[in-house]
This record gives sequence, C-alpha cells and structure tokens, in this order.
Amino acid sequence: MKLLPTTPLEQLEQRGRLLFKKTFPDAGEPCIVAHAPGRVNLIGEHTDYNDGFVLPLALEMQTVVVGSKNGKDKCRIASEAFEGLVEFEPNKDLKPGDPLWSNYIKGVVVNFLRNGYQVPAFDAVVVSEVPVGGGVSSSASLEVATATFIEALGNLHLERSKKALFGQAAEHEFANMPCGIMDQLISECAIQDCALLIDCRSLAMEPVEMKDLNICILVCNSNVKHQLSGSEYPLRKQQCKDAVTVLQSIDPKITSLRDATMEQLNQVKDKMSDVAYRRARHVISENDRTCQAANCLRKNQYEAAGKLMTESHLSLKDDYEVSCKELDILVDLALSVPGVFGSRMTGGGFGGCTVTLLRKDAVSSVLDKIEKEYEKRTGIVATAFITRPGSGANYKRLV
Ligand code: GAF
Repeated sequence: MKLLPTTPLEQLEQRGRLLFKKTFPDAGEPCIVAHAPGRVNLIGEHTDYNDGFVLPLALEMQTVVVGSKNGKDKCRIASEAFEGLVEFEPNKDLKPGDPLWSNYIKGVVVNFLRNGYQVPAFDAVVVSEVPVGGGVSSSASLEVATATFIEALGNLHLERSKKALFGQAAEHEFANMPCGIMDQLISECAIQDCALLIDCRSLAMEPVEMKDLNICILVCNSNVKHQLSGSEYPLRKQQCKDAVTVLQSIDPKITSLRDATMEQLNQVKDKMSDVAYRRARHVISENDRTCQAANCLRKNQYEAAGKLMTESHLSLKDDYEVSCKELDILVDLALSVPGVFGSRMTGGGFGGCTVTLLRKDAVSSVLDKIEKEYEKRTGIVATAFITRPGSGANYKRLV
C-alpha cells in the first residue's frame, strides 16, 4: 500500500490561481491567497465540548482560498471539487442552503458581520487537499481559511482564537454540527513541529515539540463514514450533560465533566444511567490520559504515550461507543506490528481515520499488513498518509 502524497502549498496556490482566472476571466489577478490545514488529534477525543484537554496537530494537507474584492454587491465562489458558481449577497440575511460546501463560507461571513466587521463582496475559489469526510477536519480548514481570507481582505487583525470561534459558530449554525473548538483552534493556531495541548475551557495552548525524525505519525483512512455520525454526536453531548447534572448533587461547582474526578463519578454511579456513567468515565479518564500523553511526548517517552493512545481507543470503543468495526480493525492491524507504540481512532468517530504513533522503520510493515488484511476483512480499501506537525492558517498578498 502506497502512502498518499502531500501536495506542496505552492502547488495548491497555483491550482487556485489558475481556477480563479478560469472562473472569473474578467477579474484580473487574484489579490490574496489564504490557507488553513486539516488536523489529526493524537489524543483527547470528545473532551473539547466537555471543557477538557486535547492534543491535536495540524496536517501538512491544506485548504486554500484564493480571491479578491470584486466591487459588486454579490460574492461569487467556486470550488475545485464541485461544479458550479455560487453567488450570495454578504449583507443580506444569509441562510444555509445548497450547495452544502458553500455553507462553511457563508457561515463565516455571517459571523464576521455579526461581530461588527465589514465584509466586502469578493470573488474566490477553494482548492483543498484535506480528505472530505475523513474525520481530519476538512470543514474546519475551509472555515479557518475563509476567515483568514476575509481578515486579509479587510486588513483586519483578529485574535487567533476569535477566528476559530467564528469557524465553530459557522459549523453550528450553517452545518448543523454542534462541534467543540478543537478543530478550528488547531487549524488556526498550530505551530510547525509541535502538537498543541489545548485547554478547551481557557483556550490556553502549550506546544509539545515533536521533532524526532525517527518517529512517525501515520494516518489511515478507513474510507467509511457511517450514517450514525450526525445524530450520535449531539446525543453524546447530552449524555455528558446528564452526567454533570447528577454530579452537581454532590458538588454544585461541577459545571462540566472537566471538573469531576473519577472518585466523584463513582460516588454517584447508582444515581445515573449506565450509559451516562460510561460516557463520563470516558471523558474523565481521557482528560487524564491526554495530559499524561503530553508529558510523555515532551520526554520522548513514546512507548508510554502510545500506550495511552491505545487505551484511549478502547475507552472510545467500549465506554463512549463511537468507534466502528473498520476503525477497530485498523487499530488492531497496526498494533500487531513491532515498532508501533500506539494506535487509535481520531476525530468524531463512526468511520474516518486512525492515528498511529510508530517508529519510522515500522511504517512499511504496517502498510503491508493493512493492505493484506483490511480489504479482506471489510471489503473496503484503506488509504494512508504520514504527516509532520504542520503550521496554522496564514495568508499572502499576491499583488
Ligand atoms: C469532531 C468535532 F468537530 C470536534 O469538536 C471534537 O469534538 C471531535 O469530533 C471529537 O473529539 O471532530
């Protein structure tokens, strides 16, 4: 099995410029190119909306938005991946609609306007390498690239976390996905060669350097997306809230699962449903694993970090119930190869990708193993790529 290549940013920009000229032949050269990466989360899953800790890093794969102000009333946008031109008036009561990809852009525009920023009408095209539906935040990368493009267009200087929050709000309102802040924040704030330990309550971030070139981060795409993902995510959020309500009976200061300990959870075990108990057990233990994993990585203790990742997978599978057969198979196959430190599902779950921490010299054996076994057991062909921790969103003026 071959690794997917990562297209250098300059090539994506070039594709964007060509598409811009083809789509808007009368518009002249585009003025701005903005880019934002997808992400892979090393550990800390389903903790962000519980005010907890996450440890993601930015992929080298990016979404690029290329464009200019057009001096008209309407924005015009096009995407390399989808047919057709989409037009909308930025200052007219924007609502979500078809095509779905345009909602991520419209949602960000609305959030700039609502927060008192002007958004001039623009022409823009989108080119992306971040796999769509792969659980590596293609939508967050589009939101953050759009926010960065609008920031450059208006010569605005926004705090990074503010742009991430605009992206998150766009996702809530225009894509109907009540996500946490992890994906937008890492796409915006990532630092080259580092994972970021993010406290999703305070939004404080600590870089965790990952410069050891003998260690790899392998992302394997199960290439499945189960229908469940849409409805199960809000359900998990509600189950966590239910657990918090019960925990408040012993300590009213507990406002989210972030505040609770395992001892407190066990004290109220009989007062809550088994499901709420297991959801809370995942979140409380995952917060702990995430902080521990950051410490291990800081000390180059890869065995220990990998073990925590694998424990995270089991907790997501058994307690949080967001894994699926295909992800479990990918994790098991990776773990059967010497030189693999740990492996787990990454992102929301029910399909998408796994992330594996391993020695560089073990990569080809893992790929062989997956090639031989995964299709045989699932009927699906997996894809995979390796990533270094990339940097966050940025823009460049072209003229
Ligand atoms: C999705 C969400 F968008 C994130 O906010 C996060 O909750 C993740 O699932 C699970 O950790 O990617």
